[in-house]
Amino acid sequence: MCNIQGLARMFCGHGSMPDYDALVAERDALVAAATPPSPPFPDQIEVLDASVIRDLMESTFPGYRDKIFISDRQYLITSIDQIRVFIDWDNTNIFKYQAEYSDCDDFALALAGAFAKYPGWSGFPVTYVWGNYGIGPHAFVIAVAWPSQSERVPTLYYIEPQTDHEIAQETVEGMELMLLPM
Ligand SMILES: [Ca+2]
Ligand SMILES: [Ca+2]
Repeated sequence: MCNIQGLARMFCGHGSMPDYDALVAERDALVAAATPPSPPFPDQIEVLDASVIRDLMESTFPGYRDKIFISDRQYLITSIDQIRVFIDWDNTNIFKYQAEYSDCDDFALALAGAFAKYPGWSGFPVTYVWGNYGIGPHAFVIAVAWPSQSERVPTLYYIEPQTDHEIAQETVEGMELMLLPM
């Protein structure tokens, strides 16, 4: 276990001990200042085992088993309308496109990264993938969610992070997929 207190002990050596509680409070204040409040966290959630995601991706994309990588053993799941609340709130889509320096990979990283950054929201299976429409590689966002609170069937959704629009399943199935992490 590596924590701030342990690190400080390692590097500070002798002399007066720093006020760790003050350091932690200062760090927490910096994190809070850099992290504006996110939308209310959905209260209708369940735990989702990683095997469900793997099975879903393998059955949706047969032939791409070697492109699939699942990071965690378990995730949270809620309905897509709740995932959309966060996507609508997040401002990734309003930034200006610039070839290479602020293009598809950067937008996809930013939106998936926003989920990863916010406490609670980081537990949902949302990340970015690479595919090729035939006109070159394209990065976009993938999520697993329920169609609704009453229809709790884990389902794949695809989001274009430059517009927040949904990408159709058929469009993704028509791609050559290059990388499928979750
Ligand atoms: Ca948005
Ligand atoms: Ca780029």
